[in-house]
Amino acid sequence: MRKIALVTGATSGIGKATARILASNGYDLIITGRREDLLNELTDNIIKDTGADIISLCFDIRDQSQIEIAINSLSGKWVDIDLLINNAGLAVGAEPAHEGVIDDWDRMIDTNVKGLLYISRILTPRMVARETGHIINISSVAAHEIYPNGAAYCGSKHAVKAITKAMRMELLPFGIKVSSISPGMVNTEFSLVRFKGDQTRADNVYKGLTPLYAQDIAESILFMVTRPPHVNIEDLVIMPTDQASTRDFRRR
Ligand code: NDP
Ligand code: 8X3
Repeated sequence: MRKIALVTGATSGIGKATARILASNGYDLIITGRREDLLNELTDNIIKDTGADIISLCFDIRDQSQIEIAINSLSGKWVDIDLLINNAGLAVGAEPAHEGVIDDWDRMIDTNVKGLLYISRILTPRMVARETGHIINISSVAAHEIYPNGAAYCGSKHAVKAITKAMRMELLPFGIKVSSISPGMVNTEFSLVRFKGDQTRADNVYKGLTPLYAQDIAESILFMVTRPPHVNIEDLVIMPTDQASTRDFRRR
Protein backbone atom coordinates (compact mmCIF):
# COMPACT_ATOMS: atom_id res chain seq x y z
CA MET A 1 0.00 0.00 0.00
CA ARG A 2 1.29 3.47 -0.87
CA LYS A 3 2.13 5.76 2.01
CA ILE A 4 1.12 9.43 2.30
CA ALA A 5 3.71 12.22 2.54
CA LEU A 6 3.06 15.90 3.08
CA VAL A 7 5.80 18.19 1.77
CA THR A 8 5.71 21.88 2.69
CA GLY A 9 7.31 24.37 0.29
CA ALA A 10 7.03 22.08 -2.73
CA THR A 11 6.80 24.82 -5.35
CA SER A 12 10.56 25.10 -5.69
CA GLY A 13 14.00 23.77 -4.84
CA ILE A 14 14.40 21.05 -2.23
CA GLY A 15 10.68 20.59 -1.62
CA LYS A 16 9.91 20.17 -5.30
CA ALA A 17 12.72 17.62 -5.85
CA THR A 18 11.67 15.77 -2.69
CA ALA A 19 8.04 15.59 -3.82
CA ARG A 20 9.14 14.14 -7.15
CA ILE A 21 11.43 11.50 -5.67
CA LEU A 22 8.86 10.42 -3.07
CA ALA A 23 6.18 10.08 -5.73
CA SER A 24 8.52 7.81 -7.71
CA ASN A 25 9.16 5.69 -4.64
CA GLY A 26 5.78 4.64 -3.33
CA TYR A 27 4.30 7.78 -1.79
CA ASP A 28 1.08 9.59 -2.58
CA LEU A 29 1.52 13.24 -1.89
CA ILE A 30 0.08 16.37 -0.37
CA ILE A 31 2.16 19.30 -1.57
CA THR A 32 1.93 22.82 -0.15
CA GLY A 33 3.13 26.33 -0.88
CA ARG A 34 1.78 29.81 -1.60
CA ARG A 35 2.14 29.84 -5.41
CA GLU A 36 -0.96 28.05 -6.63
CA ASP A 37 0.07 28.01 -10.32
CA LEU A 38 3.30 26.21 -9.47
CA LEU A 39 1.48 23.74 -7.22
CA ASN A 40 -0.94 22.94 -10.06
CA GLU A 41 1.89 22.56 -12.57
CA LEU A 42 3.85 20.23 -10.27
CA THR A 43 0.74 18.20 -9.49
CA ASP A 44 0.04 17.65 -13.21
CA ASN A 45 3.67 16.77 -13.97
CA ILE A 46 4.05 14.31 -11.10
CA ILE A 47 0.80 12.56 -11.96
CA LYS A 48 1.90 12.30 -15.60
CA ASP A 49 5.42 11.09 -14.75
CA THR A 50 4.76 8.72 -11.85
CA GLY A 51 1.04 7.94 -11.62
CA ALA A 52 1.12 8.88 -7.94
CA ASP A 53 -2.02 10.24 -6.34
CA ILE A 54 -1.41 13.87 -5.40
CA ILE A 55 -3.29 16.85 -4.06
CA SER A 56 -2.12 20.37 -3.33
CA LEU A 57 -2.98 22.77 -0.55
CA CYS A 58 -2.24 26.45 -1.08
CA PHE A 59 -1.56 28.38 2.13
CA ASP A 60 0.91 30.65 3.85
CA ILE A 61 2.55 28.60 6.56
CA ARG A 62 2.90 31.69 8.74
CA ASP A 63 -0.88 31.87 9.07
CA GLN A 64 -2.17 29.32 11.55
CA SER A 65 -5.82 29.82 10.53
CA GLN A 66 -5.01 29.16 6.84
CA ILE A 67 -3.23 25.95 7.88
CA GLU A 68 -6.22 24.86 9.93
CA ILE A 69 -8.67 25.42 7.06
CA ALA A 70 -6.42 23.59 4.59
CA ILE A 71 -5.67 20.58 6.78
CA ASN A 72 -9.26 20.29 8.01
CA SER A 73 -10.38 20.10 4.36
CA LEU A 74 -8.60 16.73 4.05
CA SER A 75 -10.67 13.58 4.15
CA GLY A 76 -10.42 9.87 3.45
CA LYS A 77 -6.93 8.43 3.13
CA TRP A 78 -5.34 11.91 3.14
CA VAL A 79 -6.02 12.36 6.83
CA ASP A 80 -3.41 9.84 7.91
CA ILE A 81 -0.03 11.22 6.96
CA ASP A 82 2.92 8.85 7.30
CA LEU A 83 5.69 11.29 6.44
CA LEU A 84 5.89 15.02 7.09
CA ILE A 85 8.66 16.93 5.35
CA ASN A 86 8.92 20.33 7.07
CA ASN A 87 10.76 22.10 4.28
CA ALA A 88 9.13 25.53 3.74
CA GLY A 89 11.62 28.15 4.77
CA LEU A 90 13.78 31.04 3.71
CA ALA A 91 16.54 33.49 4.47
CA VAL A 92 15.87 37.17 3.84
CA GLY A 93 18.54 39.86 3.93
CA ALA A 94 22.17 39.72 5.00
CA GLU A 95 22.80 42.61 7.36
CA PRO A 96 24.45 42.68 10.77
CA ALA A 97 21.83 42.56 13.51
CA HIS A 98 22.38 46.24 14.41
CA GLU A 99 21.27 47.15 10.88
CA GLY A 100 18.71 44.37 10.52
CA VAL A 101 15.36 44.83 8.80
CA ILE A 102 12.54 43.94 11.20
CA ASP A 103 10.27 42.63 8.45
CA ASP A 104 13.04 40.26 7.26
CA TRP A 105 13.41 38.87 10.79
CA ASP A 106 9.65 38.42 11.09
CA ARG A 107 9.47 36.56 7.77
CA MET A 108 12.29 34.17 8.74
CA ILE A 109 11.15 33.46 12.27
CA ASP A 110 7.45 33.25 11.36
CA THR A 111 8.17 30.82 8.49
CA ASN A 112 11.15 28.75 9.62
CA VAL A 113 10.19 28.44 13.28
CA LYS A 114 6.52 29.22 13.89
CA GLY A 115 5.29 27.78 10.57
CA LEU A 116 7.11 24.52 11.24
CA LEU A 117 5.57 24.37 14.71
CA TYR A 118 2.05 25.19 13.48
CA ILE A 119 1.95 22.49 10.82
CA SER A 120 3.56 19.92 13.12
CA ARG A 121 1.05 20.74 15.84
CA ILE A 122 -1.94 20.00 13.61
CA LEU A 123 -0.53 16.85 11.99
CA THR A 124 1.23 15.02 14.80
CA PRO A 125 -1.79 14.09 16.98
CA ARG A 126 -2.98 11.57 14.38
CA MET A 127 0.54 10.12 14.16
CA VAL A 128 0.48 9.82 17.95
CA ALA A 129 -2.94 8.12 17.85
CA ARG A 130 -1.70 5.65 15.21
CA GLU A 131 1.71 5.25 16.90
CA THR A 132 3.53 5.60 13.59
CA GLY A 133 5.05 8.32 11.46
CA HIS A 134 8.21 10.11 10.41
CA ILE A 135 8.91 13.83 10.54
CA ILE A 136 11.91 15.27 8.72
CA ASN A 137 12.73 18.90 9.39
CA ILE A 138 14.82 20.65 6.76
CA SER A 139 17.34 22.37 8.93
CA SER A 140 20.69 23.78 7.73
CA VAL A 141 24.37 23.92 8.40
CA ALA A 142 23.26 27.26 9.92
CA ALA A 143 21.79 25.18 12.77
CA HIS A 144 25.30 23.97 13.57
CA GLU A 145 27.38 27.04 12.77
CA ILE A 146 26.91 30.78 13.04
CA TYR A 147 28.12 33.40 10.59
CA PRO A 148 28.11 37.20 10.59
CA ASN A 149 25.11 38.84 8.88
CA GLY A 150 23.11 35.69 9.59
CA ALA A 151 21.91 36.25 13.16
CA ALA A 152 18.19 35.80 12.51
CA TYR A 153 18.53 33.00 9.94
CA CYS A 154 21.08 31.08 12.05
CA GLY A 155 18.89 31.72 15.08
CA SER A 156 15.86 30.33 13.26
CA LYS A 157 17.72 27.18 12.19
CA HIS A 158 19.21 26.72 15.68
CA ALA A 159 15.59 26.81 16.82
CA VAL A 160 14.75 24.10 14.27
CA LYS A 161 17.53 21.98 15.78
CA ALA A 162 16.13 22.45 19.29
CA ILE A 163 12.55 21.77 18.17
CA THR A 164 13.67 18.63 16.33
CA LYS A 165 15.42 17.27 19.43
CA ALA A 166 12.49 18.08 21.71
CA MET A 167 9.99 16.50 19.32
CA ARG A 168 12.15 13.37 19.08
CA MET A 169 12.01 12.99 22.86
CA GLU A 170 8.29 13.78 23.08
CA LEU A 171 7.33 11.39 20.27
CA LEU A 172 9.63 8.58 21.39
CA PRO A 173 6.90 6.76 23.35
CA PHE A 174 4.78 6.58 20.20
CA GLY A 175 7.43 5.11 17.89
CA ILE A 176 7.51 8.21 15.69
CA LYS A 177 10.81 9.03 14.01
CA VAL A 178 11.96 12.65 14.08
CA SER A 179 14.93 13.59 11.92
CA SER A 180 16.57 16.60 10.36
CA ILE A 181 18.75 17.24 7.39
CA SER A 182 21.28 20.05 7.49
CA PRO A 183 22.55 21.08 4.08
CA GLY A 184 25.23 23.57 3.16
CA MET A 185 24.85 25.57 -0.02
CA VAL A 186 22.12 24.26 -2.34
CA ASN A 187 21.44 26.02 -5.66
CA THR A 188 17.70 26.74 -5.52
CA GLU A 189 15.64 29.95 -5.37
CA PHE A 190 17.07 30.37 -1.85
CA SER A 191 19.66 33.06 -2.69
CA LEU A 192 17.31 34.92 -5.03
CA VAL A 193 14.85 35.14 -2.13
CA ARG A 194 17.57 36.08 0.36
CA PHE A 195 18.74 38.94 -1.90
CA LYS A 196 15.19 40.02 -2.72
CA GLY A 197 15.30 39.26 -6.44
CA ASP A 198 18.84 40.52 -7.12
CA GLN A 199 19.91 37.83 -9.63
CA THR A 200 23.54 38.99 -9.83
CA ARG A 201 24.01 38.77 -6.08
CA ALA A 202 22.31 35.39 -6.04
CA ASP A 203 24.50 34.07 -8.87
CA ASN A 204 27.64 35.28 -7.08
CA VAL A 205 26.90 32.94 -4.16
CA TYR A 206 27.54 29.95 -6.44
CA LYS A 207 30.25 31.54 -8.61
CA GLY A 208 33.35 29.40 -9.19
CA LEU A 209 32.20 26.42 -7.16
CA THR A 210 29.90 23.45 -7.49
CA PRO A 211 27.06 23.76 -4.98
CA LEU A 212 24.67 21.04 -3.97
CA TYR A 213 21.53 20.67 -6.04
CA ALA A 214 18.01 20.02 -4.78
CA GLN A 215 18.21 16.49 -6.17
CA ASP A 216 21.17 15.75 -3.84
CA ILE A 217 19.02 16.59 -0.82
CA ALA A 218 16.01 14.72 -2.18
CA GLU A 219 18.13 11.58 -2.65
CA SER A 220 19.40 11.91 0.93
CA ILE A 221 15.83 12.25 2.19
CA LEU A 222 14.88 9.12 0.27
CA PHE A 223 17.76 7.31 1.97
CA MET A 224 16.52 8.50 5.38
CA VAL A 225 12.93 7.37 4.78
CA THR A 226 13.92 3.97 3.42
CA ARG A 227 15.88 2.88 6.52
CA PRO A 228 14.28 -0.04 8.35
CA PRO A 229 11.81 0.70 11.17
CA HIS A 230 14.43 0.33 13.92
CA VAL A 231 16.78 2.93 12.37
CA ASN A 232 16.34 6.69 12.71
CA ILE A 233 18.89 9.06 11.22
CA GLU A 234 18.81 11.94 13.68
CA ASP A 235 20.52 14.52 11.51
CA LEU A 236 22.35 14.44 8.23
CA VAL A 237 24.85 17.25 7.60
CA ILE A 238 25.54 17.41 3.89
CA MET A 239 27.91 19.87 2.23
CA PRO A 240 29.20 20.53 -1.27
CA THR A 241 32.74 19.21 -1.67
CA ASP A 242 33.66 22.84 -2.39
CA GLN A 243 32.39 24.02 1.03
CA ALA A 244 34.03 23.19 4.39
CA SER A 245 32.04 25.54 6.63
CA THR A 246 29.62 28.43 6.24
CA ARG A 247 32.70 30.60 5.64
CA ASP A 248 35.15 28.33 3.80
CA PHE A 249 34.77 27.78 0.07
CA ARG A 250 36.93 26.52 -2.76
CA ARG A 251 36.29 28.82 -5.71
CA ARG A 252 38.14 28.49 -9.01
P1 NDP B 1 13.41 27.74 -2.31
O1 NDP B 1 13.29 29.22 -2.17
O2 NDP B 1 13.74 27.18 -3.64
O3 NDP B 1 12.08 27.03 -1.76
C1 NDP B 1 11.46 27.46 -0.59
C2 NDP B 1 10.08 26.87 -0.51
O4 NDP B 1 9.46 27.31 0.72
C3 NDP B 1 9.18 27.33 -1.64
O5 NDP B 1 8.45 26.23 -2.14
C4 NDP B 1 8.26 28.33 -1.00
O6 NDP B 1 6.97 28.27 -1.60
C5 NDP B 1 8.17 27.81 0.44
N1 NDP B 1 7.80 28.87 1.36
C6 NDP B 1 8.54 29.94 1.72
N2 NDP B 1 7.82 30.75 2.52
C7 NDP B 1 6.60 30.17 2.67
C8 NDP B 1 5.42 30.52 3.37
N3 NDP B 1 5.34 31.66 4.10
N4 NDP B 1 4.35 29.71 3.31
C9 NDP B 1 4.41 28.57 2.57
N5 NDP B 1 5.50 28.17 1.91
C10 NDP B 1 6.58 28.98 1.94
O7 NDP B 1 14.53 27.31 -1.25
P2 NDP B 1 15.13 25.89 -0.81
O8 NDP B 1 14.51 24.79 -1.54
O9 NDP B 1 16.59 26.03 -0.86
O10 NDP B 1 14.71 25.89 0.72
C11 NDP B 1 13.99 24.84 1.33
C12 NDP B 1 14.46 24.69 2.77
O11 NDP B 1 15.85 24.32 2.78
C13 NDP B 1 14.36 25.95 3.62
O12 NDP B 1 13.88 25.60 4.92
C14 NDP B 1 15.82 26.43 3.70
O13 NDP B 1 16.06 27.18 4.87
C15 NDP B 1 16.54 25.11 3.71
N6 NDP B 1 17.95 25.16 3.33
C16 NDP B 1 18.31 25.67 2.11
C17 NDP B 1 19.66 25.71 1.77
C18 NDP B 1 20.12 26.31 0.50
O14 NDP B 1 21.34 26.66 0.39
N7 NDP B 1 19.29 26.43 -0.53
C19 NDP B 1 20.69 25.16 2.68
C20 NDP B 1 20.18 24.67 3.92
C21 NDP B 1 18.86 24.66 4.22
P3 NDP B 1 6.08 29.54 -2.02
O15 NDP B 1 7.01 30.66 -2.35
O16 NDP B 1 5.27 29.04 -3.17
O17 NDP B 1 5.26 29.81 -0.82
C1 8X3 C 1 21.41 27.79 3.97
C2 8X3 C 1 22.88 27.62 4.08
O1 8X3 C 1 25.08 28.78 4.69
O2 8X3 C 1 23.35 30.12 3.58
O3 8X3 C 1 20.74 27.28 5.06
O4 8X3 C 1 23.11 29.48 5.88
S1 8X3 C 1 23.62 29.07 4.58
